[in-house]
Amino acid sequence: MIVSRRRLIGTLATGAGGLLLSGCEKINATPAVRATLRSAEGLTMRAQRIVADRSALAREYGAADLSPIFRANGTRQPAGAAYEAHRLAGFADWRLTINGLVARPLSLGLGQLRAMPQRTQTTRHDCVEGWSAIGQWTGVPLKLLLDAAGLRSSARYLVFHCADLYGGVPYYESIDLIDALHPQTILAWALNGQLLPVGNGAPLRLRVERQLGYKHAKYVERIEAVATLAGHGRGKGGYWEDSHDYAWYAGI
Ligand SMILES: Nc1nc2c(c(=O)[nH]1)N[C@H]1C(S)=C(S)[C@@H](COP(=O)(O)O)O[C@H]1N2
Ligand SMILES: [Mo]
Repeated sequence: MIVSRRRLIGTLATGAGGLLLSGCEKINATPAVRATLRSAEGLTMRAQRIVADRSALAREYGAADLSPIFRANGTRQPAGAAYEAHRLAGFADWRLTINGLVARPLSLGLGQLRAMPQRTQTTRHDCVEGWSAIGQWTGVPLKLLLDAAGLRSSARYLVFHCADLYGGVPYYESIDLIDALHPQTILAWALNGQLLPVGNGAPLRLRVERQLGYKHAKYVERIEAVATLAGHGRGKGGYWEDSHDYAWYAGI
């Protein structure tokens, strides 16, 4: 992904530079012009991030690239009797709820989720704490679930409610509809061909491959379509955003 995005940015930046520079090589030397060019290039890159980058695919890897172990980070096992009961029962009666601003609220068991079309992707996970791992994920494209639920036109974000408390408060995350409908955004129930381990978010976790690790909500129990992030947690859109001022949009 990184290589292809650099190439894309390079192409666009050269294109813009070429346009601005044609016939103007001499004035290009003055500091004022250089500053203008820099800001024009910045504009071009920001614009291309908005229009092209959001739908670009994250790089996918091959089986040879898989990390020997995919580490578990943050919550490794949600506390509480309800989660423990589900875990002991192999999540047989566990259900995912999709509600909020949808025409048809859904409650789906794992069997139903697995009966839907699946996507498998091998991607690199990047945690802000300074580690990365490549893993193969299998799950349901989130778009299919949203199509089934029927998003209302007032819906702008999805809030992912998780089964765990972290630092004593419920872990949650949110994404906008561009990421929600991205083809690599899936609700994964398998890692490296095995059922998702508890440490990595069993029975279901979000993979939102164009974003940093903390956006990939584990232990997802409920997905709520909302018009605003106000009123959830402290209103900044996620556990880390609320508690440590992490960026809500954590694109990579
Ligand atoms: N529910 C929940 N989701 C979470 C976390 C968490 O503690 N609880 N940690 C986040 C962080 S910071 C990272 S890097 C990834 C770690 O995923 P992993 O445990 O599969 O490595 O999950 C993210 N999602
Ligand atoms: Mo992370």
